[in-house]
Amino acid sequence: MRNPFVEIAQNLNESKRVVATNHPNHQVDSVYAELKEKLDDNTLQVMLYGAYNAGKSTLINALIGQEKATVNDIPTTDTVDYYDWNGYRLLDTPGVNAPIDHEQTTIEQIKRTQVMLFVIREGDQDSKDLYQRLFEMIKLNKKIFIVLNHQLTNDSDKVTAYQKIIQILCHKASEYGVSNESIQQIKVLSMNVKTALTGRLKDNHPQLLERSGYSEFIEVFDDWLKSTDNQDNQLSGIKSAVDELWYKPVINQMTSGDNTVRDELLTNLRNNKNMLVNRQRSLVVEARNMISHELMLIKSDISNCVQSTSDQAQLDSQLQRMIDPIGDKLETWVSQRLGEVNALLNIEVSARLQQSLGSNNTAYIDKAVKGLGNMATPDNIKKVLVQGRAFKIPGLKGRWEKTLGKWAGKGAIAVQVATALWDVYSEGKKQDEQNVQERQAAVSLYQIVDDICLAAKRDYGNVAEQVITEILDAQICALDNEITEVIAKENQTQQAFQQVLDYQSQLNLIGY
Ligand SMILES: Nc1nc2c(ncn2[C@@H]2O[C@H](COP(=O)(O)OP(=O)(O)O)[C@@H](O)[C@H]2O)c(=O)[nH]1
Ligand SMILES: [Mg+2]
Repeated sequence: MRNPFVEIAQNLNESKRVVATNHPNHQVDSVYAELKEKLDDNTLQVMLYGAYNAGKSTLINALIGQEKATVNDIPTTDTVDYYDWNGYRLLDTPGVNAPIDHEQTTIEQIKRTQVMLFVIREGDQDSKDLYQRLFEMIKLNKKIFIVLNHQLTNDSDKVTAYQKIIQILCHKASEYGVSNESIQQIKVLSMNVKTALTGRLKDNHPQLLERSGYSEFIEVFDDWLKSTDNQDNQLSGIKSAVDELWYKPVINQMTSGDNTVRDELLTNLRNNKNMLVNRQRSLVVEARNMISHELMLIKSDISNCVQSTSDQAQLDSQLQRMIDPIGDKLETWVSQRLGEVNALLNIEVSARLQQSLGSNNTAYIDKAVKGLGNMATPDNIKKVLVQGRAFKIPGLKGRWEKTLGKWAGKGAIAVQVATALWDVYSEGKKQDEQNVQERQAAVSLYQIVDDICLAAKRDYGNVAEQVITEILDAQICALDNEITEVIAKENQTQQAFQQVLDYQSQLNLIGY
């Protein structure tokens, strides 16, 4: 034999882990304890509901026959007070349209209670938001008993007031999409609550109780409570409380705005990555152009040097002096360009950071953004790489220093080329002097200079390409890791969300 209350307890236990990790405000333990307690406690709770000043507290006092509940013209409490009465529990709430924190107390209590004693003050009965709340409750399948609290003496006025409220209920039903059957289940009675209280306090003064409408009310209300207080209602009450307090907050949390932050983060990470890939390509081309340009500027110097030098060692050192500064310039140039790329990366990411700080940012977004933020650098590329280490870019340690080493000696290769060619050239020059006919055989000066420049251009170009590629590859790889992590987290969230939905529908299926 299945016991649905045991099944609900199981449902709570099984879902606890996934609910706990996604429940807002980390209140899971207290909510869990509260729901478990509710499962064990089968006292029917009746929540007094209505505008403040409607006469809720006065009605409670009339019911318990004592002035225990605080009656006040101004809303004074933001707590829910409990009064035991006839084996039921009456809950006095601050009411609708009370100050905002009082109203919140009422809203929280609604989630926990199935049975409502709705008090409407005569004269208030066409207030629009009162009905909005009433119909919200009808839609949540709450059991509702309406007391129209009036001070009318004339019988025909009483009838008119009563009819008016019935008319409004039927009229609004279609507006709120509620069936006529649901409306018919609502009990409506009118009563002068204050007179009823006076009668109760005066030793149950028969005329006062009769005249106020209390006598009729208490008979109908008692029957209504008895019919309401059954296992089916108890079960649907606890199920609804579990849904409201356990699943809905988690589902709301998981479907709230966070998604857009995550989507934007992904877009941003991908944009940054594309930017890096594009810059990587264009920087290599720009670097080679820059080297060509610099070499062109010293072409005639090289030519003069080759022509005027008669000693090989002298040629070496002179060429070295001309070509080495290009390496220095290139190093500065690449540093600056890479710095600019990182500054671009930083601008976009810090905009992202500002945005996500404004919203409900989760830890992983925080981490991703901070991680990227750390890659930001002033104008010194070395700092990027030092911080890149903090960002755990694998193998980045010392990479810059190592790559920098590659600049050195590049000029030397060009010089070696020059030396080899110069040998032939000077040989040819000697022959040339001796034999004008053999002039054509000699390597032309033009060719030597050109070959020197080509060698320098190729070697410097390669090393620039290597530096740009390696460094930006490391950053592209870091972005790729972030993208993978965000997507993995997203999948994880999706799975958790599905689990919560599954547990929620399991709960819905529980019954006798
Ligand atoms: N004249 C009159 N005053 C009432 C009636 N019911 C409540 N009150 C007064 O309205 C004020 C608020 O009543 P209370 O029961 O505290 O309303 P609650 O805010 O709904 O709990 C008190 O001053 C009551 O004396 C009524 O039927 N007639
Ligand atoms: Mg009150």
